[in-house]
Amino acid sequence: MRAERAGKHISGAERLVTSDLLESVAIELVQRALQHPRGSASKIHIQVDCIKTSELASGRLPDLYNNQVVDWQHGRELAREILIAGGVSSVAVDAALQALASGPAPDGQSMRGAMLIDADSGARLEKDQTRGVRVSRMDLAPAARQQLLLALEKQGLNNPHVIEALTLAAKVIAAPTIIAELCWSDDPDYLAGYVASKHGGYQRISLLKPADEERGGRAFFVRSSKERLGALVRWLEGQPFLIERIGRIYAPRYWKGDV
Ligand code: WAQ
Ligand code: MG
Repeated sequence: MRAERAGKHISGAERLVTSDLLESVAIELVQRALQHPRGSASKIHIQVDCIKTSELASGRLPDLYNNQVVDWQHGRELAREILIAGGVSSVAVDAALQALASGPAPDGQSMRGAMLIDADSGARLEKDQTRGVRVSRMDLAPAARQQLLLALEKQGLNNPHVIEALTLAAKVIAAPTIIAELCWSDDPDYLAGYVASKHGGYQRISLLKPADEERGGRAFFVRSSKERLGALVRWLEGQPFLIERIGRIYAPRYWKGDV
């Protein structure tokens, strides 16, 4: 689902379900589009594709580390530290933080999808800087979803943002040429974000932007030849990816000061 108002991106969501759930999931997605904190949609696109079970790749969620910071400035400092420890160059981190902070689309708003950023040079690699790369065709298998809800509930983290972000990050970091992902929401009232990578897992950061800020987005840091970039984008957008195992959900830890 993708929703917009007067050309402005409002929200999007991806599901991968058996056909008996199609109607109820379509209703949920339309409700989402209509009741979004970024505004009510004036145009809603729903696309449904039939996927063969033989095409499904099976995935696992990363472990979730729950980092609490005192303010968003500390949050960005921590994100920077984690990305650099994960092998992203300092220039690439700065390019991503700068782009997300100033609105990554050419008009200074949020994109519909993600930026692709060269993990060494910091160059933007996505073809269309308004649309970006939209990761699609991923979801939790029903049993994994139930387990995740219980595990998140215990840590007070059971909300749709966390569930969807973990699901998306699981697919993104499964791509061999992706080094890490940086994300914070474009919803004015959702201030948390994360850095995800194969080795570091999902490093949730409690604050990555100030309240009422609508600029946000995602940066995927890649280390890839030009030739393999097309295959990466096709895989992110097209490969059906069903998550059957969840990761651990750790208790909060406090970074630089008590919260
Ligand atoms: N593929 C690529 N980029 C996407 C996709 C997608 N499927 N969906 C959203 N984006 C990009 C797009 O630029 C949005 O503007 C931006 O990400 C933010 O999307 O642990 O809610 O759905 O508490 O607003 C992260 C923290 C929340 C969760 C992220 O993102 C937690 C969030 P939103
Ligand atoms: Mg949003």
